[in-house]
Amino acid sequence: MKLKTLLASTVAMTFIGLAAQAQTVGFSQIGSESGWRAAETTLTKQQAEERGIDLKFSDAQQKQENQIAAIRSFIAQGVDAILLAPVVATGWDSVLEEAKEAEIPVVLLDRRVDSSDDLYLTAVGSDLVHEGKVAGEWLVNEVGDAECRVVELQGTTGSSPAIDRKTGFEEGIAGHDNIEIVRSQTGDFTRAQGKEVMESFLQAENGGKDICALYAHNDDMAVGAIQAIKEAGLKPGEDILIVSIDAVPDIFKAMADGEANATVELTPNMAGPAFDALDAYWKDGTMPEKFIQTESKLYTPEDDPAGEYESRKDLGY
Ligand code: GZL
Repeated sequence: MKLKTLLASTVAMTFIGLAAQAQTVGFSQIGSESGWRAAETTLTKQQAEERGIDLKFSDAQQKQENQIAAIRSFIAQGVDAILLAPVVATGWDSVLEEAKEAEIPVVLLDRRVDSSDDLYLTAVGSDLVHEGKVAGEWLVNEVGDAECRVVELQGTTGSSPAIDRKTGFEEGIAGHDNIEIVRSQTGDFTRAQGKEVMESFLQAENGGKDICALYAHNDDMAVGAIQAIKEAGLKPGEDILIVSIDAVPDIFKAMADGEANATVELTPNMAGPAFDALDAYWKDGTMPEKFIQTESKLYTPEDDPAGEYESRKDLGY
C-alpha cells in the first residue's frame, strides 16, 4: 500500500476511533423543584461538556410518566447510557427491563428505586437515612432535656429521600422522649409548598408558640417556612429552630442572618462519579459497585455560613 494511502487510512481510523468515544447519554431529570436540583442539572451538563459527551436532556416536571417516556425515547435513539434521577422509588421495573434488553446501561442519580439492582449499572447518591439521622442527632444535642415539639416538612411523597430522611430523623431522636414530631406533611421539596404547609402548622400550633423546631427534608422548604415564621411575627432560628438538608446557598444566607441553625450537605455533583463509572464500563466492561456513596457533612453557624454562601452562590443553584 502506498505511504499516502496508508497515512490517509490511519487518520481515518483515528477519527473513527475518536468518534466512537464521543458517547451519547440520555439524562432523565426530575424537574427544577429546588435550588439543589437546578445545581445538579447545571453540573451534569458541565461534566458532559468537559468530557465530550453528547447529553440529551429531558425535564420531567416532577412526573414519572414523563421520565418513562424520556427513557423509551433514549432507548429508541440508541444512546450509549441513561442517567435517571427517579422522582419516586416504585414503578420502574418494565422500563428498566427495556433498557436492559437494549443493552443500554442505566445509572441512578441522587434517588433510589425499589427495582432489582441488576436493572441498573450503579446508583450515585448519599446515605439518605444517615442524613436524617445527623439532623435528628443535631436537634437532640441542641435541646438537651428540654421539651421540644417538632414539625416536619417531608419531601415528595413516595420518593426515596422523603422515606429515608424521615426514617433517619426518627432514628436520630429515638430514646429522647422530650422530643416529639407533632405534625408531618409533604411540602414536595419546594419553597412555595414549604411556606404554605408551615403556615398551616403555625396556625394549628398556637400561632407557632408551641413549636420548638422545624425539620425540613430540604433547604428549599426550610427557606419557604422561614418566610412563614417571620410573617407570623416569630424569629426563625430562635423561637423555632430550623434544621434541614442540601446545604444550598440560601440556607447559609439564612444561617448568617441567624434565621437557620443546621443543614446537612448533599453534593449536587452526582454526574462526576456517574460518568467515571460509565467511562470504565465503556472502556472494558468494568462493573462498578452498585452504590457509589457521596459524603454528607453537617454545617452550623460555627462553620462560616457567610463564606459558605459566597463559595456556593455561583454554582448553578
Ligand atoms: C435528595 C434529592 C432531593 C434534594 C431536594 O437526594 O433527590 O431532591 O434534597 C431535591 O432538594 O428536590
